[in-house]
Amino acid sequence: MPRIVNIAAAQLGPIQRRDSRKEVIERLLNHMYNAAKMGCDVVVFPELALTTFFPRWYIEDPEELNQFYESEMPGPTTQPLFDAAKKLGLGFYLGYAELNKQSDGYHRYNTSILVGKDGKIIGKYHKVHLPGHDEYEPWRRFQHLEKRYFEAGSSFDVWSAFGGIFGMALCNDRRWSETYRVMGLQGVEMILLGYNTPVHNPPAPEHDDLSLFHNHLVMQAGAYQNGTWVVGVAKAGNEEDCDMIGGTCIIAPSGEIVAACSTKGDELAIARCDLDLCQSYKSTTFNFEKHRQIHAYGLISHQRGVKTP
Ligand code: ING
Repeated sequence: MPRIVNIAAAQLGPIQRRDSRKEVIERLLNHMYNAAKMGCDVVVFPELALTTFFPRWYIEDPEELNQFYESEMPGPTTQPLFDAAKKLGLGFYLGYAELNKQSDGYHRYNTSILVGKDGKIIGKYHKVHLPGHDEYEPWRRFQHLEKRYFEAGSSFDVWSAFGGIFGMALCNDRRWSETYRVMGLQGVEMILLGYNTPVHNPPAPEHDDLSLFHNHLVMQAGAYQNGTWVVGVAKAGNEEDCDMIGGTCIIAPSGEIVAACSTKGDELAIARCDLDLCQSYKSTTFNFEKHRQIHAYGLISHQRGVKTP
């Protein structure tokens, strides 16, 4: 019996600062209803899918900053997503800013969750690779203060879900080969990841014209090199005068893009994903147990930066 998962990559157009959670939730629910009508099993939303990408601003007032976070999930405004999942028999991945009260105080994460067809949370992921900077940098056209507003996560986990092995990542994670390999070493068959990526990267404007190419390059490589499906979903378009890339796509274990969005607005890209297609890569070219030479890889986990000989 083939293990087919019908995936809806649910791209969002821009979310402006003035857009209420309620208005955004309506857009997400619209995606869920359309995906259900198309016979989908899982809907994948972007990173920080409930608000505008607020790390583009230097926000000093903690109360103002906290407005962008969710202190409970589900909470009153997000509960309709979980109700719809149960009603429609539709799982989902959702990126959001998490305010996590622990015994030693508040912790802030750039978070994603995986929710099952029963509307229950299967797993939670805290973004590991936080790009940008942690202090105001006036030279930038806009800030990228993820290192200020979030703590880094500490692991890439996988979960049994939807008949296969699923993993999660967020945005900048997709640029690092380690992200895919750590999940690949756990047998991952589908990695879900959302992103908010500005076209312009202030430290390297010469890369701007390549932003869509780099977006697909890293996800296609990650898929092929680990024999896994990869679903990358954008929050795209012009958000608060910051243009963000689209490029939402569903990538097979071969590395081929099998479905993609062609706008920068709210759009579904849908594909019938056969999880068993992973095997022909995992059992041959990327049979890790047979071919990896871990005695030669020490530097990868023992050394952070470059040390020339
Ligand atoms: N955004 C961007 C990303 O990795 C970035 C940051 C943009 C890094 C362009 C490098 C080049 O896609 C987030 N949110 O990580």
